[in-house]
Amino acid sequence: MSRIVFMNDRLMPEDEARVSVFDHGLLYGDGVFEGLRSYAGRVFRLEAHIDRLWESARAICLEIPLSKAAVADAVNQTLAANQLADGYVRLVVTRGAGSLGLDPTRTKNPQVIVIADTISLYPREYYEKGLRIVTAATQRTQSAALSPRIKSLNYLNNIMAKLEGLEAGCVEALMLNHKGEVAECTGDNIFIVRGGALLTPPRDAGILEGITRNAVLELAVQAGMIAVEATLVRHDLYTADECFLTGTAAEVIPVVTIDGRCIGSGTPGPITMRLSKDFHTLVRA
Ligand code: PXG
Repeated sequence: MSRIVFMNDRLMPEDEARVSVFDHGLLYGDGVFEGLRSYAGRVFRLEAHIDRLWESARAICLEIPLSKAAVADAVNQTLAANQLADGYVRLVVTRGAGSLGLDPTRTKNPQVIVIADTISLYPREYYEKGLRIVTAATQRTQSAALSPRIKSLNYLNNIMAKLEGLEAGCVEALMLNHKGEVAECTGDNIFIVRGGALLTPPRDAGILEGITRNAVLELAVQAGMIAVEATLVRHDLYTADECFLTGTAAEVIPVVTIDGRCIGSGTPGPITMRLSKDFHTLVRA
């Protein structure tokens, strides 16, 4: 089935949506993106995703040629045009076409692209039985090299770690920062439960501040749990009662082994299941 894509100022069939081979998004990964999700016809935390897109763009001196309201409208229009009530949206802004050479000031026409499709979640089995993950040797980029808070079109750092995970038979991999502290997974944030409290690495561990992460922190507080940002090392993970990951695509997914070690009982824990249930209620509220 041919999809309808929004590009710059209008909706068009996917075959017509084309970018130049001189676009620096393609040549250098120079651009930013967001992944969003709609539930029963409503985009979850649309404003937060748009704000994060603008922050990523600001950080790389990329001026988005549309207003925030116009981009939000484009997201809704694209979902509607593809008749997707429960869908996944990829919002991409490229630097635009320029000459061969890094200089971003010599490019023109940043491209604003909105793609909507159905979402392929991890297989159901992983939600019921939990994921196995491994620690990648590839470290998360240091902020001084490239801030992990920029959701840029250059995901090679995460892709290198993802390859290590896949090589080990795992669909996700844990990434540490340059200090050896737990940062996040390749496309998901990480949480542990210890003594009933919820712990997740702070923003300055070098992570993308996930929108699902923030929603789960709010849900935990609403449920009367202690939820804190704390520096974690692998020892904390190995000795945790429970572990789970959060992300727009994954939602809340239990982790039952890390580097071959069972976490807690080796089955999805009660707090993970409670937060997963609360998250499902929230997104449909
Ligand atoms: N960390 C990283 C590095 C991410 O890319 C998250 C955490 C979770 O953030 P949200 O806001 O979604 O809760 C992400 C986002 C994929 C895919 O195909 C994953 C993301 C983005 C795009 C694609 O798995 N994850």
